[in-house]
Amino acid sequence: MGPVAGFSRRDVTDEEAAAFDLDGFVVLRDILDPAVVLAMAEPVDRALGAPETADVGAFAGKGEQPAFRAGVDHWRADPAFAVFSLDPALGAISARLLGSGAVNLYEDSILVKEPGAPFRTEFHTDAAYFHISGEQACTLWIPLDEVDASSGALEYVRGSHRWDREFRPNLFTVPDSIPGTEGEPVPDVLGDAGLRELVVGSALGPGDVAVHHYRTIHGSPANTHATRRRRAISLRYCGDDVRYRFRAGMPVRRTQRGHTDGDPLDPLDCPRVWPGA
Ligand SMILES: O=C(O)CCC(=O)C(=O)O
Repeated sequence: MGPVAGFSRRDVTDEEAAAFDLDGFVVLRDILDPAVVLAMAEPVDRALGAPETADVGAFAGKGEQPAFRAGVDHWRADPAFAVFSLDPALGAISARLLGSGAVNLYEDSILVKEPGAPFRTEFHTDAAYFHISGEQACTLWIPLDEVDASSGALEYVRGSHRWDREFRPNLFTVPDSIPGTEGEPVPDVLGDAGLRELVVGSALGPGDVAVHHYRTIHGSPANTHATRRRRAISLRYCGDDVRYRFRAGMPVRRTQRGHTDGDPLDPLDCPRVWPGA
């Protein structure tokens, strides 16, 4: 692939693509222009108050605490998110890692743990939440702050994208599965010595992107840092082999209604990102 449009600084290397394939995640260091990532600080703060954002820390029932808020589908209402999420640079990165000719956006999210937010993100797979099937789907987790294990850097269970198992979605800050959903509960990763050994996390900063396959089990610790926020944007992209597959118990968005299992993604629901226009 030649130089890509948008705000990436470099291509994905062969080594990075091989690591993603083998481990189900990869950290792409210094791949984006940090100024463009940091320009999303204001839209992220705006999205914290938007109707599509929830106080997911509240599920954990710990009373008044610094918040962990998460939102989804901001690109539909806020042009700043649309420009960012649909940037061809991000589509090109996903296409390369997924081995796909084309890439469509499934959704964007914000995930903000305020300083001192005492909430883990419980281990889960994205596949459990998305109404899709196929192998070519991934999430780009893009931090706006310096982040490490003490402030909630993402952690992955290496190789879990290759397990032939379907997990239930959970309530994000508690391990309980969402009622009415199907599959097996996510195992207690930290309570199982064998699984715990497979957990990998790394410190990241603005300009870095951590990418995981949508079947990779992942989660993150609390933000124990006294002053540092942990702001991230997650972008979910799908490749050529992805089709709709509706999952019991999960909300269906308006733009997905009318579709059935096996249908190709509707560009009004999941716009094309790569190749760009
Ligand atoms: O930011 C977090 O703590 C969780 C993020 C996550 O699960 C995701 O982006 O898929």
